[in-house]
Amino acid sequence: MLGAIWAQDKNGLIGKNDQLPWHLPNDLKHFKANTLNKNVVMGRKTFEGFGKRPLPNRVNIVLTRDTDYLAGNVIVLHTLEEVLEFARASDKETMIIGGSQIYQAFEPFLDELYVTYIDGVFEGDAHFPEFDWTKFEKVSTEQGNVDEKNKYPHEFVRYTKIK
Ligand code: RAR
Repeated sequence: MLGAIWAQDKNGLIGKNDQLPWHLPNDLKHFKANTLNKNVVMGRKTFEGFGKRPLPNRVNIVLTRDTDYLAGNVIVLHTLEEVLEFARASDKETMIIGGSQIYQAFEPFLDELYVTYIDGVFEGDAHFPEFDWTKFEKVSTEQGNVDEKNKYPHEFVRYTKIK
């Protein structure tokens, strides 16, 4: 099973300087809960946005075309096919966690989408790519709680591929 998880603002913005454009700890909790004990796949830029630190308790896969790329405690893969093969061979779900180029490359192969919609407009430089939404149906929506630490209204929506 292959899933993708991301958070976007009203304009489909997902990133700023390889980081998140907003401060929304509830989304990180949701991200943590929905990737726990799964494989996570990220592009090289997103990995570097994490300060090259793998997420704990997950198999971390970094995708780069650079065959000399070295990083500790992650699996470095170089092609989409290698990642798909890894995902097929694994008994765990594999989650695509960003960024833009990686979501775009994996779109045809995704079975599930976990989207956080943030009701705000932010500044940044990375957007969620063009996507064929006709192939997916919404299966659940959960409102996030707004409080002092989570100032923007947000909702967690899950989609699955239409058979
Ligand atoms: N795909 C996503 C992501 C990805 C994402 C992107 C980031 O920057 C570009 C991030 O850095 C700010 C993060 C951060 C994640 C993070 N954790 N994630 C898992 C921490 C804290 C959890 C409360 C953590 C994790 C696991 C174990 C221990 C600690 O800081 C993530 C973000 N959001 C969504 N919806 N999709």
